[in-house]
Amino acid sequence: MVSAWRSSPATPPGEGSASSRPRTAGHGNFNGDGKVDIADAREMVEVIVGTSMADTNLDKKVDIMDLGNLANKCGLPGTFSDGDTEGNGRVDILDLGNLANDYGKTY
Ligand SMILES: [Ca+2]
Ligand SMILES: [Ca+2]
Repeated sequence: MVSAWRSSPATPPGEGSASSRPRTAGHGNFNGDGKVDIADAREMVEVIVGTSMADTNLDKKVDIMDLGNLANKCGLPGTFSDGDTEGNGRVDILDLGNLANDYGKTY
C-alpha cells in the first residue's frame, strides 16, 4: 500500500502541505528541504506547535514574557528563544515589529 502522503489527490505536485511532506525532524529539518534554517523553525513553531514566531517561549501566548526575552538580547546576536523571530541572527527592530504585530494574541 502506498503511504497517504504520496497518494493524496488534493495536493498539487510541489505544494505538499506540512503534514504531507516526509520529515527528518530528528535532525532539525522539519520541512524536509534538506537544510536546517529559519524555515524549519517556522515549520516547527507555526505548524507543529501551532503558535506565532513571536511566541519565543512557546507557551502559545505572545505577551510580556516574550517581550522580556527580546528585550534581554535586543541589539545582540540571538536565536529564536532570545527573540530572533525572523531568523537574521540578531534580535533587532524587525523582531520587535513581529512581536508587536502579534502582541496579546493567544494560539
Ligand atoms: Ca509566549
Ligand atoms: Ca532578527
